Amino acid sequence: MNVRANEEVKTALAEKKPVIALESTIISHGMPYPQNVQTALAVEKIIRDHGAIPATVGIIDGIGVVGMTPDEIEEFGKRGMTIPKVSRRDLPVILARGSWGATTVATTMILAAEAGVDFFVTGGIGGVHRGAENTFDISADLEELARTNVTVICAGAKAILDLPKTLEVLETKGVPVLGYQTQELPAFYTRKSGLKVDYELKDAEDAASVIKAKREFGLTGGILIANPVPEEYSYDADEINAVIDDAVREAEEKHITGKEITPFLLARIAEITGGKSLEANIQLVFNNAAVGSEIAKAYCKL
Ligand code: PSU
Ligand code: MN
Repeated sequence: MNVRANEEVKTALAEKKPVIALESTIISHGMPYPQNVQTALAVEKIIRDHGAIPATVGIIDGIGVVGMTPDEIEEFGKRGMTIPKVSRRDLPVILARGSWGATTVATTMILAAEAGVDFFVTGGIGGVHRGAENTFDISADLEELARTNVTVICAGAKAILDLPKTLEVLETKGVPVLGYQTQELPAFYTRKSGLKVDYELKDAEDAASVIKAKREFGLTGGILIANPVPEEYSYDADEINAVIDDAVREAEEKHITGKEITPFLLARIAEITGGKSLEANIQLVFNNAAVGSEIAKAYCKL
């Protein structure tokens, strides 16, 4: 495959050092400029401060890049939504045409795995959308978690999705959903969703041993680690759910569907909350970067 890891990433992987992949859809479609670039660069710094190597993933001139330069990250942030959001099904066209593409959770997993990167930190994954019983809108992220050997550390999934159905699909596909020091599935802005995860992880070493057991047994597919937003940045559940309900209703009224729906909802929620949700979003990614780095380090020591 046309994947290019930078020298630092290649060396780190050869020396069995911890490398953490990061996605670019969160930069181009998930946050406004310039906070998107500031966040992406700050996340890389947190990973370095924790002794791991960051590798922001995206498609540049038809090449899958694993480990972008700060200038490239700036481009993804500045160009924003004009860079197409690329999931698994979009990949062939973007590669063939030599285009730029912002990678979703699914495509970041594909490119990370191809480069040999085992860990991936982000904010929230895609999942089963509300009303999926009629629309069939289920993110390709779930299928990717089923098949690709990358551990994804996130803050759960936003309540823009149908969380119970998302958990059911992950179970059907054999994806372990593990709570980091919690028994409950976090719902992105909130620490609680009222739903149980499969298992609680005690610490980074516990997480690493589960990942190793899956790999050693030869079970293919990803692992989802859900790390709740820090208490001080978490939202009141009723408050944020009312905002989410409004945004979902607006999307229905405007007949927004397909790959547009997630970016639309993220942007509307940020607008309605006047940027307060953006702050929570940024902080939870920072927290995931710290926890993800610790897990990757523990894994490399096994
Ligand atoms: N959820 C978020 N923030 C995001 C996304 C989802 O809270 O930035 C992005 C991720 O890149 C994810 C994608 O992989 O949206 C899912 O889009 P879709 O539902 O179209 O598969
Ligand atoms: Mn979809």
